[in-house]
Amino acid sequence: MKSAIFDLDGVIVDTAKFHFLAWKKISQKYGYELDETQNEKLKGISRSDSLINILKWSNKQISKIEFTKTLEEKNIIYLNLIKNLTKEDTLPGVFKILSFLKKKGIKIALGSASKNSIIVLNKLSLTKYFDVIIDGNDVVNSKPDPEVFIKGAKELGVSCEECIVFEDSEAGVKAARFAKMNVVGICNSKKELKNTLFNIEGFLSIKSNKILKHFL
Ligand code: B16
Ligand code: MG
Repeated sequence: MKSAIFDLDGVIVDTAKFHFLAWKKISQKYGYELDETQNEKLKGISRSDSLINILKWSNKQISKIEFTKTLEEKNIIYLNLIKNLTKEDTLPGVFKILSFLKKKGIKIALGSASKNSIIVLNKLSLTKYFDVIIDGNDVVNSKPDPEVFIKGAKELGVSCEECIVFEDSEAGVKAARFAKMNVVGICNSKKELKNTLFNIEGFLSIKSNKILKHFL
C-alpha cells in the first residue's frame, strides 16, 4: 500500500495569491513591479529563495540584516492577509479526497516549503488528517531539493517509491521526482506540469477511485 504526500499552497488552499500580494508589496519597496509570470517561479520555493530571486530581478543588493528584516516583514504582511482564512477556503474536493484516503487506511503526509503550514492547516481544520507534517521548519534545503519529501517518507515509515505526491509547482514536481516519487500534478490545462503520472485541475474533477488505483 502506498502513501500520499500533499503539498500545501496551491494543492490544499490557494495561499499563492497572498504570497504574491505580500511579495508585490516588498518588491515595490525596491521600485520593482513583480508580475504573474515571475510569481510562478516563486511557487513552491522557500521564503529566502524567493527574496533572492526578487533581488536578482530588481538588480538590488541588500545587507544580511536587511535581508532577514525583509523576510520577517514579508511574513507579517502574509500572516495579516491570511488572518481570516477558514475551512471554507480549502480548495474544492480536498476534504473529500483526504477523508477517502484516510478511510482506505492510506497514510497521509504534508510536504510543504512553508514555515506557516501548521497555522494554515489549523485555520482550515485539516491538521487531524495528517499522520506526518514536514514543512519549511524541518528542512535545510528547499524544493527542488527532495529533502522535504524524503523526510516525509522516512517519518511515514515507507520507502520513497511507495509515495505519491500531489504538487502544483515545477520546483515541487522536480523535488518529488528527485526523490523517485510519482506525482499527480495540480494545474490548469493551459500550464501542464511535466513528469507527472497525470494532471488534474483539482480534486473535484476526478473520481476518488481513479486516484485510489495508483495506491494499490
Ligand atoms: P512561507 P508550498 C510554499 O508553499 C509556497 O508555494 C511558496 O510560494 C512560499 O514561498 C513557500 O511556501 C514558503 O512559505 O513564507 O509561509 O514559509 O507550495 O510548498 O506548500
Ligand atoms: Mg505548492
